[in-house]
Amino acid sequence: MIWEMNYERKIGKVREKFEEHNIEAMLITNPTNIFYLSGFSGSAGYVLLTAEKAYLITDFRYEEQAQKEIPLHIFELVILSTKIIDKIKDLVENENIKKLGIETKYMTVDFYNELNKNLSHCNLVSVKSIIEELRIVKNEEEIIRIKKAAKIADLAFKHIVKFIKPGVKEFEVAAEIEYFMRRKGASKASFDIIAASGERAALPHGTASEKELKKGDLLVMDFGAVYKGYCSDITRTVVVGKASEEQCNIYDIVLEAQKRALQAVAVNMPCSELDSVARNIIESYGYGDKFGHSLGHGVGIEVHEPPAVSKNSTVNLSPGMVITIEPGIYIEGWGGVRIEDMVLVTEQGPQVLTTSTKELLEI
Ligand SMILES: [Mn+2]
Repeated sequence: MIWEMNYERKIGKVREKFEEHNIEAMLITNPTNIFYLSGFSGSAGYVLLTAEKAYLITDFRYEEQAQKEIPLHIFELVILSTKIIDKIKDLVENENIKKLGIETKYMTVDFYNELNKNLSHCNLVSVKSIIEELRIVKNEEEIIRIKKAAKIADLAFKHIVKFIKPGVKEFEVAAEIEYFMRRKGASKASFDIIAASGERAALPHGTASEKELKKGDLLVMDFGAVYKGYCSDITRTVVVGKASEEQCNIYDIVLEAQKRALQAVAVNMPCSELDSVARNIIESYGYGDKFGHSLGHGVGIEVHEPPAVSKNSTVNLSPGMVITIEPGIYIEGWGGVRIEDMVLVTEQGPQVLTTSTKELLEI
């Protein structure tokens, strides 16, 4: 497993960026980036990466776990016996590092001040997104995990349609989805499950509430699983009982926009253009102002990660990217519809990873 994740290659890619950023080493403090580079999943860890060496620093609680998770032929495991700042100071001085890249987006002001105070002979350089940019393109093993997470989410959708009926609370829908996914091998849900029904369906991020489902409600369910550290993300909208004409119409518009955008996914396609494929369709029906969020986002270790599939994105699609396509229409006081799939960009075109039915289900 450790070999398949290609840690050596990932670390090599980070080191290749040192020159461009004018740094000799990098201190990685974002737990997601630490997991990406080392496989370490503990909540307290630091990685110091120099041109030659890689240190994973953690404490007694995570010693055994780290030994199992990280490639020990690449990383030297350092178990803290002093304060973290003292250990970093030691390593930086021993390695004679004068220019250290730091993830200023992922540290507290207090920690930054401590670094500044203790590393007085070392220049701290804010490097914004070296690792985040590498994470955009997934390797084979990462794609296997994402596909498995998507599969679990698909199974959960199939399961939950049997559970939905008038009188059931949104809380119960969310709990049932999560319980089911965990029984299928998910370590957790990839975010707080959204189950928004009736008028609440107009809230794009309406996490489940105590509201009971009633006949005629639209129910938007947005959820995902985490499998071996990688996320899935899917949204389906169903009707409790029989759908009205207006519900069918709006659903069809969103579905048309979603399908057209999925079909448009191709290598070199600008994410901004992809966003407008869906947006133009929704605008043409007069609902442009009811689709107030971007079309999608990257998915990987984090459920929302670059690239943004939005008007302002400057990223073009390339093979190995996994993104979501999730247009929606939200009408205050009426409800909303969103349909979301995950798609893998390949040389051969789009490979849709979530395969749950998109027919409007009347449950
Ligand atoms: Mn999403």
